[in-house]
Parts: sequence; structure tokens; C-alpha cells
Amino acid sequence: MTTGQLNPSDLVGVSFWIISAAMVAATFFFWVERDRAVGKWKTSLTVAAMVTGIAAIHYFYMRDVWVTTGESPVVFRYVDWLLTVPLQIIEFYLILAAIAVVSASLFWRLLSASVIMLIAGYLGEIGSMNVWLAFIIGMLAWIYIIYEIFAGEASKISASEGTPASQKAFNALRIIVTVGWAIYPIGYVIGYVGAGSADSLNLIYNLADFVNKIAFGVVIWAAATSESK
Ligand SMILES: *C/C=C(C)/C=C/C=C(C)/C=C/C1=C(C)CCCC1(C)C
Repeated sequence: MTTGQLNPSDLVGVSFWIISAAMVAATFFFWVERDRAVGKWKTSLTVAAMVTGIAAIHYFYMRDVWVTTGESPVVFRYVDWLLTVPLQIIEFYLILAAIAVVSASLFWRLLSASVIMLIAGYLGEIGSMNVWLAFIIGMLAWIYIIYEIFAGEASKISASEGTPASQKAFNALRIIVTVGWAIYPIGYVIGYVGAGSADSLNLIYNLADFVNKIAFGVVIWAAATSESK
């Protein structure tokens, strides 16, 4: 599978390698730590492990594409996101449902918006759609998700509801969707403005995946194990 050698001066290639190892380690960690969590939190850790596990597999292949061709592994990247982002929406829903009664339609709205965001980004990156039109559509879908979490149904959840652990997880969710997810459109702009830069694009996407898949999982883990005393 991995045919190319890793060039020490290839910073992007090295970042693919490091994130691959981190994704595998995180998957193992969340999986094993599941035993220490109580009740509904077990499912959250299972989902966190699924996200990093799926990403690990894609990172092995993405690194190979990068090292052997020097091109952005767009297809593997987006297949990974199309699998892991819906899983993260499930994760968000589990957190919200742990705090308050949330409708199933909220789940479907968040899921649909995330899929629209990713399809637009994909069409822009493969050149099937104007790169900035795709960006605007993706941004609108992302802003809608932020709206749902800060001003829509999900935000009606009062700070007095839920356990301290679930509130901690809910705050983490808000930070992830606004600050953590913002790294992706920043990478897209830097990657495609002017002559564009595949190096910056992949470096920033790799950093973003580390934050949004591993660091977010760790926050879930902290909340999940804080209730198990
Ligand atoms: C594990 C992977 C995750 C959490 C991927 C998230 C991806 C995004 C938030 C992508 C966002 C984009 C926009 C907001 C505008 C258009 C370009 C995208 C697809 C990079």
C-alpha cells in the first residue's frame, strides 16, 4: 500500500504520517477507556473511536497519494469527511439529547447541512464547480449549523439543565463547531486563493483533523470519565 518513501524535508508528508499514528493511538485509547465511562457516555466514546479509526485508514492512503504524486488526496479526504462528519453529528446529538429533549428533525437538519457543506467543498476542489461559488454554498451551510447550535432549537437548552459533565461536553461542541471547524474554510481559502498552495491546504486540513477528531474526542472522554468517579 505505502510505496513512496517519506522525504524528511516534506513537511506535509511528515504531518500525514504523524496524524496517521495519532489517529490509530486515539482509536485504541477511546476504545479501551470506554470501560471507564458510565451509561450513555459509553456510546459517545464508541463513536469517538469510530471517527478516529475511519480517519486513520484514510490517512494511510492520503499520505501515500501525497508522497507518490505530490497532489492533494481530494477523494480520500472527502470520503473520510463524508463518513466522519455525520458520525460527529451523531455525537453532537447524543450530547444534546443527554441535556434536554431534542427533536429528531434537529438531527436531520444538522446532518443535511453538513452533507451540503461537504458536497459543495468537494465539487469546488475537484473543479466541477467554481471554487468560490462552492465556498459560499459551503459557508452558508456551516453558518446554518452554527445558528442551530447558538440560536436555534439546540440553544434553548438552559445552563441549568443537564449534569456538569454534559454541560462541559455541550460547551466543547460549540467551540468545536465554530472555532475548530473554522480551520477548514481557512485552509480552503489559503489553498485556493491566487495560484493556490497544495502544501498549505493539506497542512491546515491535517491540523484541523487533529483538533476536531482527536482533541474533541479527548474532551468527550474527559466528560465521560468525570461522571464515573
Ligand atoms: C473530521 C472532519 C471534519 C470535522 C471536517 C469538517 C469539514 C468542514 C467544517 C469543512 C468546511 C468547508 C466550508 C465551511 C466551506 C467550503 C469548504 C469546506 C468544505 C472546507
